[in-house]
Amino acid sequence: MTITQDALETVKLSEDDIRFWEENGYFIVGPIFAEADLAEAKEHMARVFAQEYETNVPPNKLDWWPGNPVSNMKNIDNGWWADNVIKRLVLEPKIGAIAAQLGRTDSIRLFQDQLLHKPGIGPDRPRSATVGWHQDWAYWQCTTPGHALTARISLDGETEQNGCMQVIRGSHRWPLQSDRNFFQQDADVMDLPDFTVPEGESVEMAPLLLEPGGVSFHHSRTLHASTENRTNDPRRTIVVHMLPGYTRYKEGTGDHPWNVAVLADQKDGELREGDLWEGDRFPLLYPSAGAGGS
Ligand SMILES: O=C(O)CCC(=O)C(=O)O
Repeated sequence: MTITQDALETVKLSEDDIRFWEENGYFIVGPIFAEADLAEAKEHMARVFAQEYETNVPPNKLDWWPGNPVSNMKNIDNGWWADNVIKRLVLEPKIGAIAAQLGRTDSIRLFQDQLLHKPGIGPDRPRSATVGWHQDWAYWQCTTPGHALTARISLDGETEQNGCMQVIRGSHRWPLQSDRNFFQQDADVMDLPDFTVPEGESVEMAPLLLEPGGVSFHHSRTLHASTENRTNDPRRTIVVHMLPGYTRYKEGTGDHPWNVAVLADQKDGELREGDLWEGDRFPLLYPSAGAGGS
């Protein structure tokens, strides 16, 4: 995998960068992946959606199958299990290095990836493939404390026309909002729900505009959503959900049973409250073991 020269600069964040993150709950870095790598990733993402798995291991959760409507969002969890090109991108050390600095922590693990393909539906077709407003931690309460964070690697670039992600600035400091039912394909994202807004805070939306190869980061409590893609081309994103190394398992939340099952497997079936999220399926991104192991 080729990382552009600029990436060497990008990986060292300034104190102002980290304060911006702490204040706003999101952060953007310029392109850190070369065009050739993005092209290869798009091709391999298409193979995973077509259920061609070069490792012979399927991803652990599919939300789209060949034959489903093409106007739906294609969404697969843990594509890195199935494909080595996706794996190299997801385990890219610079992503973990940036996350560690943002979280002011000395270790970062992969929680899971997500391959997203938001189809271009053109100007006139009914709204589809939107993601409604939500906070990731609302359904990740099996990970405690709630300091998880996410990197989104843009393969095509993200604009308001192609349904870039939108965030509410500073909402990572707000309480959890109750509505978890975010994955409506036809949500009108611009019609903001009645958020529970703490005294002194205001609702300020920010579009996360990305160049191809650019990466956005968001805190797991930051409210976010994305509109439909009104272009004629897909908007493809590789999402890397991450946990600080000190993150522990919390029992009884009913959240992410598929990831809890993977964690139990990593602990030889002896999973207990307070166990660290660790093991080969939750590899270290920082300090990095690279694509080779954990
Ligand atoms: O890229 C999108 O449209 C939504 C992604 C998302 O919800 C996430 O990364 O947590």
